[in-house]
Formats: sequence, C-alpha cells, structure tokens
Amino acid sequence: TLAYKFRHTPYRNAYQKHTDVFITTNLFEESKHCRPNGVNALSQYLIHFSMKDKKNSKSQENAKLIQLSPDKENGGGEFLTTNQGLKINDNQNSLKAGERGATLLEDFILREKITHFDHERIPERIVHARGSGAHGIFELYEPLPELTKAGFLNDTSIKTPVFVRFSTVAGSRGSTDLARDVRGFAVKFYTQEGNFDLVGNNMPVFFIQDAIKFPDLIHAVKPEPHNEIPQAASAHDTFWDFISLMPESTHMIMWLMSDRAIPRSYRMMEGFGVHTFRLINAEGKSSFVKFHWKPLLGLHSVAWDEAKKISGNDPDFHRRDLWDAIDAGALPEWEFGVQIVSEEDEHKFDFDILDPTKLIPEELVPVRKIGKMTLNRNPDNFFAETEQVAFHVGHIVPGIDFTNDPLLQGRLFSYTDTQLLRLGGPNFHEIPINRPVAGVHNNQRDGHMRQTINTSRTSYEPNSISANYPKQATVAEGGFSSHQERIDARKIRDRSESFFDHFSQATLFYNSQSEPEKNHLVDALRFELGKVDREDIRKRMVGILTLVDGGLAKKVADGLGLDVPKGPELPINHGVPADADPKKYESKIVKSSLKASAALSMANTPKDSIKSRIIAILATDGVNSKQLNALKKELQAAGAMAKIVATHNGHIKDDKGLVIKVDFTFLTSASVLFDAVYVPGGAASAQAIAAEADALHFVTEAFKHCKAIGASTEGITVLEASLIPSGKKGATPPGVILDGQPADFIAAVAQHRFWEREKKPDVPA
Ligand code: HDD
Repeated sequence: TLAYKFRHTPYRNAYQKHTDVFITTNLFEESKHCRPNGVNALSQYLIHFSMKDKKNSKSQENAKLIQLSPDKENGGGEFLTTNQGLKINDNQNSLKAGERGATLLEDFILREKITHFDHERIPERIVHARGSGAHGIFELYEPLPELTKAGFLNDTSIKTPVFVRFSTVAGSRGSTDLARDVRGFAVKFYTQEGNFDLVGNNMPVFFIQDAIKFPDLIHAVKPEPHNEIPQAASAHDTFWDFISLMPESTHMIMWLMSDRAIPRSYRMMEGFGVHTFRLINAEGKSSFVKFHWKPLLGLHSVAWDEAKKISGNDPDFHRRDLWDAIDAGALPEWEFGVQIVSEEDEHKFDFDILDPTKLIPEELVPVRKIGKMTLNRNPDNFFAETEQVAFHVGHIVPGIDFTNDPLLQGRLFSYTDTQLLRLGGPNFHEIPINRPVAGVHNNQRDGHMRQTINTSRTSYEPNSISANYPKQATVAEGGFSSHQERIDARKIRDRSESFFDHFSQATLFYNSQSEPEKNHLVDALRFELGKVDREDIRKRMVGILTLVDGGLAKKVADGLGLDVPKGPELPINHGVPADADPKKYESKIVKSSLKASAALSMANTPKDSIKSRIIAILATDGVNSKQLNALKKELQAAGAMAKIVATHNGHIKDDKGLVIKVDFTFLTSASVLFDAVYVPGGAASAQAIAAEADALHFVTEAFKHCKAIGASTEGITVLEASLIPSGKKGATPPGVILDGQPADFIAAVAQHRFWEREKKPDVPA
C-alpha cells in the first residue's frame, strides 16, 4: 500500500527531482505505525526504484542510505518507553517494599533495563578490534569490459555506495590509534549485484604465506598470555621469537618497521587488497589483478616519539581525525587502482604472484587508476554500523574471483566463522549495515534474531508450489559461476618452491627508502628488539637482517650492543613438517632484478597541498591581529584548519581590543596534535607565551618532530626562548620561516616534515 501511495502522491515527484533521503525519511516517519513490514517493503521499493533509475546518479548514491533509514530511531519529542512500548513514569526509582525496603522482583522495568545493559557487549574482533568507519561512494572513471563483467566496474553513471572500516590489528577495542601496527583498510561496496568486500591493509604484503600459520602469528603478537602485556604493541618476546623463526615474514617486517606503521591519518595512507585476485570478463577470460587505493592527500606519517606522545594525549587521534575531516567537509578521497597481469604472464616474474609476501613492483606492472572513492558521511551509531559491519573476502560479485593464494584460501573460511561468533548467529547479513542493496531471496530460514518474514509456503528448491521461485539465474542473467581453472594435482600438504625466496623484496623495500626512512627503520628495530628480554631472540633476528642488508644489520646490532653476526643462524628454514627433509624447506637466497622501486618510499608522495592540516597558532592577549588574520585567511583558503592555542581558555583580546575565541590552552593540547606551529607578533602576547614553559616545550617539540614552524616580529622571541637550535634570523634551519609571507609558511607546511632536521644534535623535548 505504501509503495502504491508513494507512486501516486507528490512524494514521487519530490523523489524524482532528486531530493534524497530527507524526503524518504519523512515518508518513513509518516508510515512509522506500519513498522516494520510496510516500511521494509517501501524501502526495498525505493531501492529498486533508485537502482532502475540509472541516469539519476544521486539516487544511486543513496541506495544504501535509503535502505538504512527505516531502522533509524531518534527519540526526539517522544515519551520514554520500555522495549515493549510502555510509557515509563519513573526512571529514577526501582519498585520497593516501602521507601527504605528491598527491591521487588516484580519490577519488570528495572529488570528489562538492567538485563539489556548486562548484554550490551559482543565479543570484540579477534584481530582488528580497534577501528573507525565511514560511509561513502565509489565512482568509476571508465568501463572495463575487456577485464571484468562486474557491473560496478562497467557503468560510469553508477555511484556505488561503500562503507569503509579502518583499524589497527593487534590492540583491543579501546587501545591507542597510534600503535606501531599494520592498518586494516576494509571496503564494502554495496553493488547492484550484491556486496563486494575488499578486505585489505595499508601494506601490500603479509607476514605468512599459508593461513594455517595465522593463529600462531596472532598468538605471538597479542599480549603475552600469562600477564596480558603489552597492549597494542609488537615490541615483546613472543612476537619476535616467532618472527625470527619465520623467515617468510622478513619482507612484511620491513614494512611494519617503516613509517607506514605510524600514519599521520587514515586519510593519508594507501590501501592494498594484498592477494592476487582474478577479474573475469563476459567471455569468461581471466586476468590476474592486484587492487590498490591511493590517497589524494598523499602518504604521510608521524615520528615514533610523536606517536608515543599522541597515544597519551589523544588515543583517539585517528578516529577523531577521520570524524572531524568528514564533519568539516574535507572529504577523504582515494583513487582505486589495478595492476593487471594476463594469464600468459603468470610465471614471468622472479617471484610467485600467488605468494602474499610478495608485491608486484609498479615498475614491472604499472597501477592503472580506474575510479575514485570519497568518504562523505559519518556513521549515526558506532555500534550499529562500525562495530556490527561484517566484512568477508568471500563476498564477491560476478566478474571478480579468487586465486589459489593459500592465505586467501584460508581467509575464505575464517570470516564467516568469526561473524557467527561475534554477531551471534547466521542472520548477521540482516543487520542493516550488512544488508546488500541487491535483494536477498533464498530458502535459508530461521535462526537467532531472524528479521525477515518469509511469506512463501516453500523453503526448498525445486518446488512446484511457488513455481520454483526463487529461481537460479543463468550466467547471462547475472548468476555467479566460479572461474573454471584447470587443476590436475595430487592432494598434498606442501608449499611450492617458488615461495622460498624470503629476502629479495625485503632488500628491495629497504633499498627503496630515503635516508630518513632508513634511519627510522633502524630506530624502530632497535626499539622493538630492545624491548625483547631474551638475547637469543635478538641475536637470531639480527642474523636474519644480515640477509636483507649488511649495513642495516650492523646499525641494529650496534644499537642493541651485539656483535654483528657474519650471517644468520643456519639453517634458515621454518615450520618443517615432521616427516619432511629440512633441506627442502631452506630459504633461497635470490637477488631482486630491481634495485629500487620509487612507489615504495613515502618520500616520493605528492607534497602540494595543506588541505585539512591543523595548524596551531600560539597567541594570547595583545596578539598582532593583522598578522594573525592574514595567515588565518590564507590557511583557510588553502583548506587547512587554524586553531588558537592560548595561555588561558575562553577568549583573548588582540592588539585592537577585538575578541578572539580560544580553541585550546597549553594544558588541553600538545604540539603532537598539530601539523605545524605559527607564533604571530604582538609584544604582550609574545612575552606572555615566552614566559610559559609549556609553550616553549610546545615549539621545541614541534621542531624535534620536524614540523614547519613560523614566527613573525615579536613572535620570533618565543622561538629564541625555546630550545630550537637557532630561532634567530640569519641561520634558520629548514622548515623554520621567520617574518615570511603566509605563502612561504604554507609551502613549508605542505612539505609535511623536514626530516633532515633529525640530524644531531637533537633537541630535548
Ligand atoms: Fe583478516 C579481520 C585484513 C589475513 C582472519 N582482516 C580483518 C580485517 C581486516 C583484515 C582489514 C578487519 C575487517 C573489519 O574492519 O571488520 N586479514 C586482512 C588481510 C590479510 C588477513 C589484508 C592478509 C592478506 N585474516 C587473515 C587470515 C585470517 C584472517 C590469514 C585467518 C585465516 N581477519 C580474520 C578474522 C577477522 C579478520 C578473524 C577478525 C574480525 C573479522 O574477521 O571480521 O576472521
């Protein structure tokens, strides 16, 4: 009825004029007495309607949001009720036998409230427990019929809705965002042919080659079992014990010890599907593919000292950054790229493309950018959306298929299994955030928390009672058919010899790093292994490093006070099956045909924008308003955010007596929460700031972390009073702009970091 009403009322016109969720929401509001059936039918109708209307890309964009609408509840203007809809009269006192008496078992309102509270938690994810999500859209640049028949990769008029969840791997749900760790980068595409989940990371390779080792890896990196220490950190004995015995992890360890493991923002990191997947075109032809996400803001990291301090100052730093950016309209964007390898070229590389510890260097196969993802909306409710979203590498659509990568194959089992535990049963696909916008019609029935009311008498197939509906789809009708790969093999537990080169790409990665990045990698290994108690583990690990780079091994050994070993402890093999010949499992020492790959260094990222950077302006009463306003205006025009950090909260008065709102004080913020610092002139302001120890620490620390620092006229005295080596004019270190134009300061901020300042002497901060 509602669908009919919709079709024959002004709502339809409103909808056709591309007004979106607002109208839809009003319609739902009007129809709320019919929940849930009428509304669900209506939402399905709207989705159907919007998806048919291909030219109306605005409606495409909203297909998921329309679907979520009927499940939203706000409570505004309503009476407080129980879960049964009973209006509550007293939410302050339980039902008692007299004013001072015992509480009565009869109190069903108390019992309902407390019981629900007792059951509020679900198991956190065994890995990637800490994360943040956002809604968005994916837009295709050009159709790819020669590669894939996937609808969303062939129609540029479709805006495919997406939900993305970023995460750390090792820490618990409440752990710091700034752990040195891999970041999860999971994207759910709500395509018209069903959900496609690309469950990737911000690093293109993985620790292990076979999923059977995943529980061992995770047990080793998680807090140690006897005392549950350390939280969200790999710097402990069990992790490095395992790694030092798993040579196949060496390449990933280079990534994990690099600056990629401490991103400045989720918005400034790459994403990778990691495995080689397949694309299948309409003729059934398969091509191998690696998926990439390239952030338009470039790739940026923080310093390790900074990461540690952010963890104390704002453990939600990345979560807040994502939220605030979307809220402020600074929408994060990534280009979607593919590296394509034809079937004929499968064996042309000096590594195996099925080995997930290997990447395909961009010099060998360039990344073709095929589309763009924009995150444009924060979730309404963290638990309902970000916590309950269920990703699965096995959620694919026609036109995409798997390869035999043994890590991918194992993942295909793990993800459904984990959702059954985490979300409590087989109906997790009905949770609003997980529902595909493509309709779901099958004979699966019942189970915990079933939402759908299946009205058909038949729940089996074949049937004649329902004319055999829902029916199978032919391939031409969009039915999924697995790629018919030819297999002729023995059933065997083994690993291909082509997987046994464990070091060449680790060396390639190290060689591709800039000097500062190499130094950070050395420092990271010194830190991590320095936290390992057992010397035998440290020594074994340094031995492995000799196979990556002699210089690297020596620097790490020096830091640990160890003699540099001539080579690794022999033999370098791992996990030899009980009956196998250990010789067969020895690592092969192979030289990479490529010396370096530019794409592996973050130093080569574009540095042409300061969009969404946060700049601290240190100012207090008497600040020079002309300088302050000129800079603020330019920063805002360039898309950055300027925040006033003052000696006191509330408001300050500038040199003209005008009032300026204070954003933070030296007590409520820290330099590590900003990208750059500027100190404007105004004698009284500069004098008061220079007299504050916290303010001097603020600028010195920003200097230590190699950030752009600007100061004008009297503001320069603040730098002079700090521990910055030379705040004075004449001998200014790189990235310190004294009495410059706003454009000079902005150009410095765009550089993100002046790592060359890390050369000793360091400043204490
Ligand atoms: Fe995994 C979650 C990424 C290997 C088993 N994984 C999870 C998430 C990401 C990845 C991003 C979080 C999804 C979310 O935000 O909800 N995982 C990867 C990548 C891998 C990888 C890029 C290697 C290339 N994972 C991997 C293996 C196994 C798992 C080999 C098991 C055999 N992963 C899981 C899991 C999780 C998970 C236990 C925990 C929570 C969840 O699935 O939903 O099933």
